[in-house]
Amino acid sequence: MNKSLTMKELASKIREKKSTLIFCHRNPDPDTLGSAFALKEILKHLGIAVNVCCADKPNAKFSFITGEDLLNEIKIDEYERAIAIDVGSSKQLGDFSCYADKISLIIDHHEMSERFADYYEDFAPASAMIVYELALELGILDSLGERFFSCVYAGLSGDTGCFKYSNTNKRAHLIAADLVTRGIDFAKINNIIFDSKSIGEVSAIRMAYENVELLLDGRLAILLVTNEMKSKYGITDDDIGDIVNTIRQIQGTLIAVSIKEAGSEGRFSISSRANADIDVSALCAELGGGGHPRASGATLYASSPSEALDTIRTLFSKGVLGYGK
Ligand SMILES: [Mn+2]
Repeated sequence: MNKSLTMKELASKIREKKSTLIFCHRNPDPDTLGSAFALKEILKHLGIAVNVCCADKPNAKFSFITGEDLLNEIKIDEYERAIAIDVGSSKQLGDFSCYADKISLIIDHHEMSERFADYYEDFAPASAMIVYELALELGILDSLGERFFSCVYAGLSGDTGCFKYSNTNKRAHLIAADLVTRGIDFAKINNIIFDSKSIGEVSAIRMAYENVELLLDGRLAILLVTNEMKSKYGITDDDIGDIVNTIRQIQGTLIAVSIKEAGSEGRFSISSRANADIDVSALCAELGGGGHPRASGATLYASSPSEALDTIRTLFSKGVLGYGK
């Protein structure tokens, strides 16, 4: 795969003394937040004024990454440049996608990336890993503090499912080992990301197991979450951010898909996961979405929840039925 920039070129762009606004992707996860705030530490170290912004509010438990420093309202003209991190397409900027043409640099690891600006990518397990490599390239790794290392770890652990997804590689473990030797509280970080659930998230898990639909002999698990269900179970969008990972745990599942009604205008947010070698990003691309081969998403417009469900049943059945053929 071609990179438009080498790591050296990326490093020299980063060194440019320009006040910077960093964009995260919508529905922010630990990788987009961790890599953005780790990059912020790098820029601060280089004496560059910097802020991080996101169109959506993160889950409150990620405040150990963001502190009070994540902007939700921005004045883009106050900055000399804008960088997007972990953002695979301009759509992924959510309500900030109107600023896409102001962004001059993208740092990302999504295979289906739209590359809407100068671009660095190496298909690393996490964008946070690229930011770590960037600090190495800049020769400043040892000058950075605990905050940088914790942010990198959060992103790396977040996107590798605590180092258990198939995207985890030797380099990810070696970097994690380095971060651990630098004294970060990795147990606390992993506990917050993976093992700490609000009552709402627990209700969401109950809702998921009560409502998951198993198709094709259990090889396809689909969960539709309507606005009505959210109020019935007393759950918020935050509580179901990660719900697709709950239904993918059912034995025999090859593909798990969640369909979440978003707002009231027939918009549905689709998240899919593959437990086998099935490229769900290609299926999501048919809906204009994308991501990684085993973890992808899309936005679907449908006139009703049942129409959305029909579309998703048909599309992802294709993936299951084509598997192994
Ligand atoms: Mn990522």
